Amino acid sequence: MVKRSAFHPVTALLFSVLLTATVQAAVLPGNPVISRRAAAESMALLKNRNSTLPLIPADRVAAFGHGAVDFIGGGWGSGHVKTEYNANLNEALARQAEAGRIRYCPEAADAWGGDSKFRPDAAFVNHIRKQADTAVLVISRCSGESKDRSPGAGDWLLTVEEQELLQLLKKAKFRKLIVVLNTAGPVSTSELTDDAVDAILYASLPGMEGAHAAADLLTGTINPSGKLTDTWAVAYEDYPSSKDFIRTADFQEYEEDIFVGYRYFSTFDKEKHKVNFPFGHGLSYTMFEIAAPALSRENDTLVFRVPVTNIGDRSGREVVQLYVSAPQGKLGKPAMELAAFGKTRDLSPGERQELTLRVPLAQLASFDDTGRSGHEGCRVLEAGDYRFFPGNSSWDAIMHSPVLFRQEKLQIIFRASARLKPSLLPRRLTADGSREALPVIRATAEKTVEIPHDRAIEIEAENFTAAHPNTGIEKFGNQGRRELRCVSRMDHRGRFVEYTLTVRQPGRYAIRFRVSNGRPALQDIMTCEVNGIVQPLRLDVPSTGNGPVRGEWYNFITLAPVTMKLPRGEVKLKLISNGTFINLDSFTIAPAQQSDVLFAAFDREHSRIPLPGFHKRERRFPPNGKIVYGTLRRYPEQLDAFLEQMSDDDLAQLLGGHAGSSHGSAGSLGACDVFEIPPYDTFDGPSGVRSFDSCTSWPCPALLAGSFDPELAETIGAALAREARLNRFDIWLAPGVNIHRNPLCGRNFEYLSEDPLLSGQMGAALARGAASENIAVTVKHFAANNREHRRFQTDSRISERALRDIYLRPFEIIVKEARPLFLMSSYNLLSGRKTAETPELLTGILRDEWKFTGTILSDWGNNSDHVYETLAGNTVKMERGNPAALLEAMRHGELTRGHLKRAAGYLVKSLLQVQLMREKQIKPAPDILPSPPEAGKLK
Ligand code: BMA
Repeated sequence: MVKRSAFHPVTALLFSVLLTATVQAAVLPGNPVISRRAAAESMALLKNRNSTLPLIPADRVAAFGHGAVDFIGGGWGSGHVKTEYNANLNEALARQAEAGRIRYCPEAADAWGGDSKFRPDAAFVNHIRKQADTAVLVISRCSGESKDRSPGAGDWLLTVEEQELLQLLKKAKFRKLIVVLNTAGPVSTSELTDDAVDAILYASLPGMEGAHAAADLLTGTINPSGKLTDTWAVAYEDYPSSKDFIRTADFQEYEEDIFVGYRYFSTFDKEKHKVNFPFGHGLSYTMFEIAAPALSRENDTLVFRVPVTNIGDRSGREVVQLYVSAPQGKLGKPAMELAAFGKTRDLSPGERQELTLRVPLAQLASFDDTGRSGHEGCRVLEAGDYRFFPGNSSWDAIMHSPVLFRQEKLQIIFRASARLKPSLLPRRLTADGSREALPVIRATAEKTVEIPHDRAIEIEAENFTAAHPNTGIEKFGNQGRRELRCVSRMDHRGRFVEYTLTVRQPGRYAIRFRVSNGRPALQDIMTCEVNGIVQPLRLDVPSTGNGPVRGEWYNFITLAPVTMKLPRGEVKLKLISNGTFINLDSFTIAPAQQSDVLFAAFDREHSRIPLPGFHKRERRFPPNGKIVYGTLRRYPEQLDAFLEQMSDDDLAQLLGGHAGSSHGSAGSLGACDVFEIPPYDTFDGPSGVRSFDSCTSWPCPALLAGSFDPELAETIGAALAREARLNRFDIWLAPGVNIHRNPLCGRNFEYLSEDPLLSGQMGAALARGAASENIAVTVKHFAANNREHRRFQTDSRISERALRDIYLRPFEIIVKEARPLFLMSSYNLLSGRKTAETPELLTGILRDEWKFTGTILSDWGNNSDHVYETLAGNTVKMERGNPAALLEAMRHGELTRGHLKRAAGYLVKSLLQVQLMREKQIKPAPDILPSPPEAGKLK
């Protein structure tokens, strides 16, 4: 927990005056100062040839590049925070000059201030060179929701203009050439590794005060102690996921499996040819000696005591990272995995601190998804030697001699009750570099269908023998115990399904397609081929309107028959989308000359099952009067009676969210007048309170994680929460803890790292901090939301081991350690299924295995179905629900009142907690962090 120092009485007084006098103020006084300090604690100094940095008072500095005047504080989308100002480096360096730490020549940067497209020539650079001997080149890149970054110029690569400027600066022979990377994540650094570039500071997207933080580091006012949370490869193509990240397919095969980030490079790039800056890297202006740890064991936890000494001549902080190299066993392991980390306090030269790092044995286990260890579906700790390496980066650690822990025999740590095997991932990478074939379970027919000559036969659309890889299959209901499924996602020209038929009697056959189309009428929806020959027919589909149960996409109608000639023997019938496909449930084939009679008989036999009647429950008030929401605070045991008195309609309404309110909320929950449940506002922004008012913007989470300092993250969570409270919000839609699988994912800046332990522990700290100041958190996006391109369609195909050991891990850590009240599912599909509709994920893993008792929200406006979300265990559909669909589903027996009550129960319990949090006083801001030597541009 955060150690809170007592408030200075003056601070407390000032705070209470501010609170009462300016309760509308959006920015909590003091927060920008904490934001600045947090950014400085997190930025990583990547390179520092010949101790170029810190700058000294004699250095005559000039800043170049558009980024110097338009420094980017944060990303766009729901991660964007409105701020009153965003400090820029030009201004920040000028401040440092005023304080006498450098001399500064603003003329260079000012040129970009006047013209953002300014393109300097040699004459301009040489002119500046006469006044300055130190050049700071700023390279800025933004990023945001719904769009991925690009591997090309202007994003991963430098633009032509930037290259030109870099060359001019190199040629002008400044005494010091420093590059500041103000980027949303890793970029190519291959043009920056030569000796002409003396130093590189990774400033990331550091919030409104970040430019001041960068300047604090450049001048050594603060000694850098941040580390990289991702691997910075030499070329984008060196990342194993680059093979399928940038492509138009609506799926991604996570073939690299558990070898994500440094797990891949440490295993397969031992010569270090493919990495410029490794995971965990970050320099300091002093030196530390990390001595061999002493290992002891406390029950099922290994305890490492690591002595760290500052052997340099400046005070500073160091991050100790403890990596484990596990025995290969039967399952195979990456060469290195982060097992624990800790950060020293500010150590004076010569000072020593012993850090205690704890590694629960369970954390070292791997999930056996195929039974190689003999324990399929279990997390197992394999026997053998576990070697632990302490160090200050993933590269440095391997140079230290390891501490050994021997596990005598295999131990089963946990047995899964839910399974989430991929059905469409054909192979995965193993530790020896080979590919292991995985069982691909395709929902296709293996056999050909025999076409009778004397009766009609119905072929379920999903029983194809071949299909375009992006073709989908969706469940849309049950008929008795049989699942009703249809072919979907045929809305692109060229997507197809193919059926193999055996025709004994050649001739003309009539075919009737059963389709749905919720949009306006469509013409010529598909091309039909018989053994590769296009059939001369045209299929038009009227609008089929909204269905009784599942809305527009599942209200199937049977089209008028079309005929085609089928030859004898094996026949391939291929249905190819003309780009406007609809959902296809089934089709029926009958010999053309008898088709009317055969279809009529077929329809009688196969008429759909009658739907059960609908009995709307009377609203039953308990004999002693109505129980309102407020009553539950004193009598929580009345929850069941409270829910029981609600009508089906009340329950269905409660399970949908409400649109955002005037002050900038992202949407609200609750708001049921009859039972006096007030609305509770959610708000966005992992980097600050996203409101209509200006608020404090913080270092983006990917940067903050670089502090490797959970205590700092807790401080930020708390400071942000106090500001949220001031702005009358309740539920924070953060932290997001998806893994950085590929550096170009547009939302990586909102997430934390390529490493699950760091993501989980820093995410848990943010969550604890927010909760300590009475703001509820929402962990998101569950799960595997690792690409923004076509984010509603993209299917993450992941082995169950990689899913559980890498992608779900941060969520598991946060759910178990920080007990968040809310969790949000994702837009993407997971192994062909919509996450919000997957019971194994929401109920099996999250609720049953991890014991999550909070509220599960679907992501805003996703394309999942409210009925299926509820069946899967989702609690509230955001931003709005579909109560009518829930009620219809009850009428048809698909959902029960029990389903609605269960979800409402989870919601009401969470909201009661939020209510208690709401009633707590906003605490004055404690003096947690020392102020930097001079405050930023505080208003
Ligand atoms: C969606 C997602 C969520 C966000 C929500 C509410 O688009 O991006 O991360 O919390 O909107 O704004």
